[in-house]
Amino acid sequence: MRGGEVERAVAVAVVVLVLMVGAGVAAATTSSRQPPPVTGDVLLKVAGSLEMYVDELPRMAKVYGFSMRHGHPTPVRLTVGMYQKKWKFHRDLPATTVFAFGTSAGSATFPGPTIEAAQWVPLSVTWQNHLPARHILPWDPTVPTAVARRGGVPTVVHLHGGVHPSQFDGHANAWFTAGFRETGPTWTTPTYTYPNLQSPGVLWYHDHTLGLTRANLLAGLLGAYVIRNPAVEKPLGLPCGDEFDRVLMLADRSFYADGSIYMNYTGDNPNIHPQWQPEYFGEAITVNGKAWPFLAVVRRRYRFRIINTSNARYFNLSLTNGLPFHVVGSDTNYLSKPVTATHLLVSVAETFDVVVDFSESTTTEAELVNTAPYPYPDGDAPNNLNGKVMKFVVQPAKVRDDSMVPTKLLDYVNVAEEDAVQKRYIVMYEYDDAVSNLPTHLYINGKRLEDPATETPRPGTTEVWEVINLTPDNHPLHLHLASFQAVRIRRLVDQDAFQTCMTKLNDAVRCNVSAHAVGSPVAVPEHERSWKNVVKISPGHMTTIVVKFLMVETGKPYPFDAAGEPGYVYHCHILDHEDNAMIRPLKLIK
Ligand SMILES: *[C@@H]1O[C@H](CO)[C@@H](O)[C@H](O)[C@H]1NC(C)=O
Ligand SMILES: *[C@@H]1O[C@H](CO)[C@@H](O)[C@H](O)[C@H]1NC(C)=O
Ligand SMILES: *[C@@H]1O[C@H](CO)[C@@H](O)[C@H](O)[C@H]1NC(C)=O
Ligand SMILES: *[C@@H]1O[C@H](CO)[C@@H](O)[C@H](O)[C@H]1NC(C)=O
Ligand SMILES: [Cu+2]
Repeated sequence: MRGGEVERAVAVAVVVLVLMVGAGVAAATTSSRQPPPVTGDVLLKVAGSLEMYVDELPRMAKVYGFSMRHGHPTPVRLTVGMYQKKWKFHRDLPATTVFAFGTSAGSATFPGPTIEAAQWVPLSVTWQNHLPARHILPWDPTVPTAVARRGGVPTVVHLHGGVHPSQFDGHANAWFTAGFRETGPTWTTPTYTYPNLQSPGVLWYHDHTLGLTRANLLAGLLGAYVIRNPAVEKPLGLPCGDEFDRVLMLADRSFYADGSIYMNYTGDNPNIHPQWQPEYFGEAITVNGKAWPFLAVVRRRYRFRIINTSNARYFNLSLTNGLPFHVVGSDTNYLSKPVTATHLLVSVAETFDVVVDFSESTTTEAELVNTAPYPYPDGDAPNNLNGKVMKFVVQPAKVRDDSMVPTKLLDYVNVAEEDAVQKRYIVMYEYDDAVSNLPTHLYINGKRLEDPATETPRPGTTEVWEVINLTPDNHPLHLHLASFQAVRIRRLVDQDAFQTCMTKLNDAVRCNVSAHAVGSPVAVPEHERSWKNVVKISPGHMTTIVVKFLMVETGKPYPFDAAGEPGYVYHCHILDHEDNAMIRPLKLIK
């Protein structure tokens, strides 16, 4: 899968666009059974015509998942809806039609409001779908997809990083349309209860509907969720408060000149999949719903909780004035001690919780830039559009700063690989069309979500998963419920022979994996040696991960029945891959 298409589209935008008018209309009838959103002005907005750093970084509204009574947080119930509305991504871009989360149509935003939860205080959320009959973006019925027979946009909400019973997990088939008029086969309840018993940290909520996740997220169905516990976190002394503790939700998007979101109506391999493309890359980088925003900062420490919510883009982030990131957490959990890094490689859905100290800035401006090739790692280098993220404007005066980066953060259970009761091989395959050589679909272990569960761990146990990537791309592996970490990465030697055997037998042991996974070891970066819920899996390597099906804060079993229906899933978090069909059941059994 090559990123070249994107670059060429920019270089010859006019030519491509002329073709697109016709192709779009023709494909739309077969692919999403509806016309493209734009009929008049279909000029792809080549993002270069938008001036950078003119919009201020928005602070998303906060919705509190608890109320204070006699000094203690107590439970509340929330209703959060999904609405179609207009959103301004840039001062000079007409308002864009999006799908947005909010407690009302008027207050809905892209991304949605940040839900503030308190550790130990359960939160019940009724997720409501107020979306219209038709999707604003194309989708493809030839990949396994939720289809609402009576119209409407199927949606279901997953809290990424959440540790909760599977009935509240937002199973891909637990979707529902507006007014719960129609529901998917595993739908049971309109209200999800999140126990919030896990470590304080940053999570995010987003759509997870079978086959529609890429389009629903692209349309805007995503938002942050922060669990806090002042008793545990205050002593750490990290920057806090609305001003100095900020969520940055990164998302890449392309736009038409009329402001609407651009998504290609024509598949890479339209004879097989009329619309599906292996990776969506947008030319404009948005942060908290603004393209290339700026933030005025004072000379002190800030905490940024960076969440990559792009469909397929990895970010290799750095600051142009050389200021380092003090990484304090990743994927909802704290590190045991801070790690200083000048570059952060953030995969899709991965989060990094960092502190930047602007008092050390030798410049008055610092751009946050991105150097990750797309697709990662062997695609094109970023250009001067998607290579820029946002700008910090550093105020001259020094200010008082009582915050710090402590030497010690929080401890969780040890990796303890020797505790593993089960070893599993998880193999990532890409299938290409023999004629065009273009990808047609991706599977894990040669299977789809619909095939019976093969990963059936027992609650309370530890397992070792040997994850083998036989595709040319890096894939961010995401497990629901469980926390895991990479402990070893080995290059596969004689990969062609191994691949040929695997294509035939689909059995790592019989294909002598132990004789192939012996190449040069690759170190797991220090700031990724923590309990994570997304791990980047390099092509041509075997990554050994230790997976804990228990509370990594305490080592104790889940305080709820994790073996209930409908079960969880694990998948690649490149949304275009997840939809076709790099997703498998994860069914805990007693
Ligand atoms: C849309 O995808 C088709 C098929 O891959 C490609 O030919 C076309 O150039 C793409 N359009 C744009 C604007 O990238
Ligand atoms: C990130 O970019 C820096 C500078 O361009 C480079 O040295 C580093 O190797 C990159 N990291 C990854 C993981 O690609
Ligand atoms: C962030 O980067 C990865 C690459 O792993 C990409 O596939 C992913 O979809 C991005 N978006 C999110 C939401 O993480
Ligand atoms: C695996 O290794 C054994 C012993 O070296 C060999 O006999 C066998 O042919 C190998 N199997 C495959 C599928 O390569
Ligand atoms: Cu993938």
